[in-house]
Amino acid sequence: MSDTPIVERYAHNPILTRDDVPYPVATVHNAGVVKHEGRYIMLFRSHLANGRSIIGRADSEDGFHFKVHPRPFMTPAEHGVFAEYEAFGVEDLRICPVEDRYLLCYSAYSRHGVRIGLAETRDFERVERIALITQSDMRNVVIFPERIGGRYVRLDRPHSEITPWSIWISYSPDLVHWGDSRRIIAAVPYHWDEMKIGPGAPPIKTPRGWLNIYHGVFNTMAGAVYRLGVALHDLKDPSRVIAVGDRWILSPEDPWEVSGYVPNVVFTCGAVPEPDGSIKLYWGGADTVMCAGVTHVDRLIEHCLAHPRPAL
Ligand code: BMA
Repeated sequence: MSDTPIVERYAHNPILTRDDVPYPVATVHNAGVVKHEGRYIMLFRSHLANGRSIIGRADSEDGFHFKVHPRPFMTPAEHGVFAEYEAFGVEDLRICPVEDRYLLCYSAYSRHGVRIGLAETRDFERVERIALITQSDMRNVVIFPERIGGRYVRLDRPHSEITPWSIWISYSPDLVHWGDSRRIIAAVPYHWDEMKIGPGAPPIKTPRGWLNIYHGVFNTMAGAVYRLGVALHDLKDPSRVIAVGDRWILSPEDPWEVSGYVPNVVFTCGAVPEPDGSIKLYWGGADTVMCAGVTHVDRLIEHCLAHPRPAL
């Protein structure tokens, strides 16, 4: 392994904790983040004291110092079909900038299982729920920032005991109906991501391909360890995986990643590409706090290409 870390942790992590939230929450973690009109907007998950999750909003000028809004951003819907499928909470929201709006993909939990809700916003003030875009049990949906071959494209991860927990791709003409699904990246036996993998941050476009920062899980006698890895997908056909980096890019190390609500977890739902090629990466530490770090498009591409492993 090279001496310089692939992701350089921000010196003052964690960047957000429950003490920063002006309403009662037990945790602050697994946040989607984008840069909107020059400001960073973070939509973070919090467990309430009943164990169910809601989504809060925090804003920042520099991507590291965030101020939380006085009220939650999204709580389970109270009426209609969304209310029925969100009753147990809303979790792990990804903010996907797609053309002229932001698509919000979140896990909706209920007595029916977990499925993905899709909402949209342009200004983070008005939010409109569009549809529940998966059946049970599916998680970790990220949508590519542009249509490819005229269709919307997403990555996701079936969450079931009988399918291997892998990354899949699907396509849609209208964001509501999805199909042509295929499994494209599998976990590798006896490897850091052997138990399961799933999409993390929304894909980042680079001249060499789409960067897909994902999470991988390894089971130990002391419980599961969540780490982050990266894969590179073909620009015109993202179902074609150019390379999956064989080694992780981030592993739980700091005290607030190693211990907390769920020990040994770094879990990302968001990364912000900057004009200079750097990437601000955000992750939940131990399902308890939010952390940030910086990496670079070139560094991630090099990581994928230098030590690749087969995608399937
Ligand atoms: C996954 C999801 C994430 C969580 C992780 C570690 O299955 O529930 O929200 O961060 O487990 O607990």
